[in-house]
Amino acid sequence: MANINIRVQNLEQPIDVAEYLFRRLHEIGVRSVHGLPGDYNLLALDYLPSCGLKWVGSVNELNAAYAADGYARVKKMGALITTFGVGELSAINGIAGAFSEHIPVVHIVGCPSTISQRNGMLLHHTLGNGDFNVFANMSAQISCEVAKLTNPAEIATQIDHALRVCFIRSRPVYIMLPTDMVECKVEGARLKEPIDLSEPENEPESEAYVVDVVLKYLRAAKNPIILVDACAIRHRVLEEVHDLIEKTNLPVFVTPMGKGAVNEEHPTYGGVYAGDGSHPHQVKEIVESSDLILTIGALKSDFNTAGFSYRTSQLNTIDLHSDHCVVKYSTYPGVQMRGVLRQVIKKISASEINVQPAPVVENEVTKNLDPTSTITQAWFWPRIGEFLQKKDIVITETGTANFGIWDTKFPSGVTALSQVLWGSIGWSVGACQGAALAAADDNSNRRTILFVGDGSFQLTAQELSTMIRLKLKPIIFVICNDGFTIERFIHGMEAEYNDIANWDFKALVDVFGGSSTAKKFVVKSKEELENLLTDASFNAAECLQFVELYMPKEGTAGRWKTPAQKAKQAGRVEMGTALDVGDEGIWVTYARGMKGKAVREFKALCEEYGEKLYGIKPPADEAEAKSGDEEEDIEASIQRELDGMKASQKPRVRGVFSPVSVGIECVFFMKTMRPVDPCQLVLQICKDAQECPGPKDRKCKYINRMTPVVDTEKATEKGIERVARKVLASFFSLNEEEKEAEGEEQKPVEGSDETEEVKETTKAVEPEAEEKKAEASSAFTYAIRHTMRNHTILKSEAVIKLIAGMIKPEHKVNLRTPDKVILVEIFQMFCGISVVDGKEWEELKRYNINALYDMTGEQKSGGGGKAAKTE
Ligand SMILES: Cc1ncc(C[n+]2csc(CCOP(=O)(O)OP(=O)(O)O)c2C)c(N)n1
Ligand SMILES: [Mg+2]
Repeated sequence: MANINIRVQNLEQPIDVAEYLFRRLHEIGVRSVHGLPGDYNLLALDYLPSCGLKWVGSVNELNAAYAADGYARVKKMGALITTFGVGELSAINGIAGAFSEHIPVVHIVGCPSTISQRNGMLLHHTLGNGDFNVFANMSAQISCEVAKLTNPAEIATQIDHALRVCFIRSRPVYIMLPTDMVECKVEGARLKEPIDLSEPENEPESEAYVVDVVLKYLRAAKNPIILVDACAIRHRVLEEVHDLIEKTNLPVFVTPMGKGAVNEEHPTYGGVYAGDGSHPHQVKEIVESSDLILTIGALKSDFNTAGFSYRTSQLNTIDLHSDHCVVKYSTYPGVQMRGVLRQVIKKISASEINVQPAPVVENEVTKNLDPTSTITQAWFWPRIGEFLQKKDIVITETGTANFGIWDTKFPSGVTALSQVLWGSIGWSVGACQGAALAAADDNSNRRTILFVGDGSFQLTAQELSTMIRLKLKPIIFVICNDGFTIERFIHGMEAEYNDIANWDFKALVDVFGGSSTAKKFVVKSKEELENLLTDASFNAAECLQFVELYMPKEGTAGRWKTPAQKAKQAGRVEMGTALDVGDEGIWVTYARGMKGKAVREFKALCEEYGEKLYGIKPPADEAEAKSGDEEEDIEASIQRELDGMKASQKPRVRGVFSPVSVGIECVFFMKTMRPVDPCQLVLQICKDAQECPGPKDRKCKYINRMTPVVDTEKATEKGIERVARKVLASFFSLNEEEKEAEGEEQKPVEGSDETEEVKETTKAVEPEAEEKKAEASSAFTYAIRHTMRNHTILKSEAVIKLIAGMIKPEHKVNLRTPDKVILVEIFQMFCGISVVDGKEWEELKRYNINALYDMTGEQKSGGGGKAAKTE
C-alpha cells in the first residue's frame, strides 16, 4: 500500500484505471459498450456513464460479442465487457470471429482481484483448480494482445498499447481487469496526449522500390484491372482505393468479402470476382485474362473465392497487403499497402496505362423475373439492389443471403457486413444490433438492413429484444425457407437435420416488447414484396421493421443456386478412377482440353435422359446444378420442380451415372446402372440430336462419339470370349466352342479416333466369302467395330478373329450395310461390348453427337448436301 501511495503522490493527475480505459475508448470513437454484468466487472461498469459511454445490457455474451463486432465494422472499434470465465467463454466464438475477420474489438474481462489470484482461492467461475490464467490463455489464441492489468505502474501504458495494437492490426485484444485494479490510480495527464493510432510509415527505400516495380508493371500491362478485397476495408485504405480508381480509370472488381468496398455506381466498377461464382458472368473472363491484377487486401478464403475457383496466375498478380506486398513472385515484407498506394496514385497518370472498359453492372431484376408469384432468390437479390439507398448498412448472414448478395448492385456509400470467413450463424443478428447502434451513435440516419435465414435467426433471436430496448430501427428480413437451405445444397436436401422448429417469428417482436413501437410484415409473394419495398413509410425506416419473408425451401423454383455451389460444381468433377468387370456404360470421346465441361454436360445429359426414359430422379444437389443453368426455360424448370415434388415420394436412385476418368486425353467412361440400358440411352440421345432444330438447341457442346457397352470383362482371350458370348447370344447364333474365323481378312479402315492411342479397325469381307454364306441370308449380317486404347497385349486382328470366330457362319459379315454392329471397346485390361442396329448407327453418324448436331437440315432429312463432319 505504502508503495502505491508514494506512486500516486507522484502522479500529476491521478485517475482510476477504469476511467482511464473508458476515456481512451471514448477518445477512439466508442460510444456504446456491449456486455453483461457480473460481480467481477460491476465496479468497472459504474464508470461508463461519466466517461461518455452507454452500457448495452445484452441478452447473452455471444450476442454481445457479435454486436461489438458489428459496431466496430461501422465505427472505428467495438468494446465488450464480460465477467470472468462464464461470461467471457460465452463470448469467445464472437471474438474468434472478429479475429478471423480482422475486426478491432476490445474485450474487457472483469476478473477476481490480484490478491485472490495470488492466493489461488477457490472462487466461483473458476475451474476450482486455482488457475486464473486458463481463460486468458484461451483468449490469447484469438487476440493480438493480452493485457493483464495487475501492476498499476504499468497499466496506462498497457492500455494504450493494447488499444493501439487493436486498431492498427484490426483484431481483438483481451484486457483482464481484476476487481482491485479498477480503482487504482494511473496517470491521467497522459490523456492530454491523444492515443497514438498512427501506422508506422514504410521504410522509404523499400517503399520506393516496390512503387517503382508496381508502376513498371502497370505501365507495361495490356489489360490491367484492380481487385479489392476484405482487408482493404479492414485496414482502412478505401480512400486510397477510390483515389486510385479516379486517377487511373482502371476497371475495378470486388471479391465477395470486398463487397461495399468501392462505389458500385462508379463507371469503372465491373462487378464481383469470385472465380466461377463471378457476377456478372463476364467478370471471370475479364479478370482471368488480365495480364496484371492489382489486388488490394486479398483474403483468398474458400467462400470468398467460390471454392478456390480463382484461375489467375501469380505471375500476373500484384498483391498489396497491410503488412507486406507481393509483386508476381517477389515478396516485400514490411511494406504496407497504404504507402505504396499513395505513391502509385501520386506518380501514375491515366494516359500511361491501358484501360479496358469494365462490364456494365446492373440489378438484373427483369432478367430474373418469372411468371410465378413465388419470391425466388434469383429475383430477390437484384430487386433488393433497387430498394437500397445510398449509405445503407447491409448485413447478410451465412446462408443463402451471403451468396445472394453477390447479385445485388449497391448504391454508393453502402456498407456491407458479412462474416464470410468465420461464418458463425446467428452472428448477423447481433451484428445488426451493433451496426444499427453504431449508426445511431454517429447521429446518422443511415438505414440498417439485415437479411438473415430462419435457421440462423433462431440462434440469436433474443437480440431483437436489445434492438427494441435501445429503440433501434433496423429493417430485418427473416428469410423463411423451412430451415437450413444452404446446408441442404451441400448435403441432405431432405434430411431431418436440416429442418428447424416452426416458429411464429414475427410474434417475437411482441414477446420482446415491441408491440407498440415496431412494425411486422409477412410477405409471401412478389406482389406483396413489391408493395412493401415501394411503400414510403417502410422506406423511411422510422421504427424497427420486422419482415417474415417466405422463399421456397429448395432455393427457388429450381433456378437458383448459390454462386459458391455453382462454382464448386463447375470446378469439381467427381470421377471414379476404376473400371471393373461387369461394368456397363458409355465410352465418350470429347473435345481436347474440355474434360471438366464434357463430363459435366454429359452427366447432366444422362440424368436428363435417365429421368425421361427410366423415371430416375437425379440426386437432389445435382438436379439443382442442372436447374441453375441460365438458359433453361423458366416454365420447364417450374415443371421439373413440380415433377420433382411428385417424384420425391419415390425412392431415389443415387449414382446411376458415374463418370470414370481413364487417364487419357479426350475420353472417359460413364458407368451406368440398371435400369439404364446404355444402348437405348445413346440411341435416344442421338436421335434427339439428329432432330435438333438449330445450334442454340444443342444439348451439349463438348461431346463427340458415344459407344455403349453392356458388359465388361478382362481383355484377355478368355475374358473377351466370355463377354462376347454373353452379349452376342441374344443377337447371333454362336458356335459352341471357341473357333477361328474362317478365311476372313481384317483390314484397317478410316484412320484413327481422336486419341493417338486409339487404333480402330473394322472387319472387312471379301465378296466371294459373302456368297458362300448366302444360305443364311435371313440371319443378321454384322460388322465389328473395335477401338483399342492403351492396350498392348492383344492385336486388333486377334480380337476380331476371336469374336468373329464365335459367330455362326449363317451370319454374314457386311461392312457397308450390316444389320448389326458389334461395338468392342478395349481399354487397358478391360473389354466392353455391345451390339447395335447397323443402319441406325450409320445414320446417326456412328453415334457421334457432335457430327449429328453439325448436320445441315438437308442432311437430316436424308438429302445429299455437303458431307457431315465426322470425328
Ligand atoms: C454456429 C454455427 N453453427 C452451424 C453452422 C453450419 N451452418 C452454416 S449455414 C447453416 C444454415 C443456415 O440456414 P438459414 O439461416 O436458415 O439460411 P438459409 O440458407 O436457409 O437461407 C448452418 C447450420 C454454422 N455456420 N455456424
Ligand atoms: Mg433457412
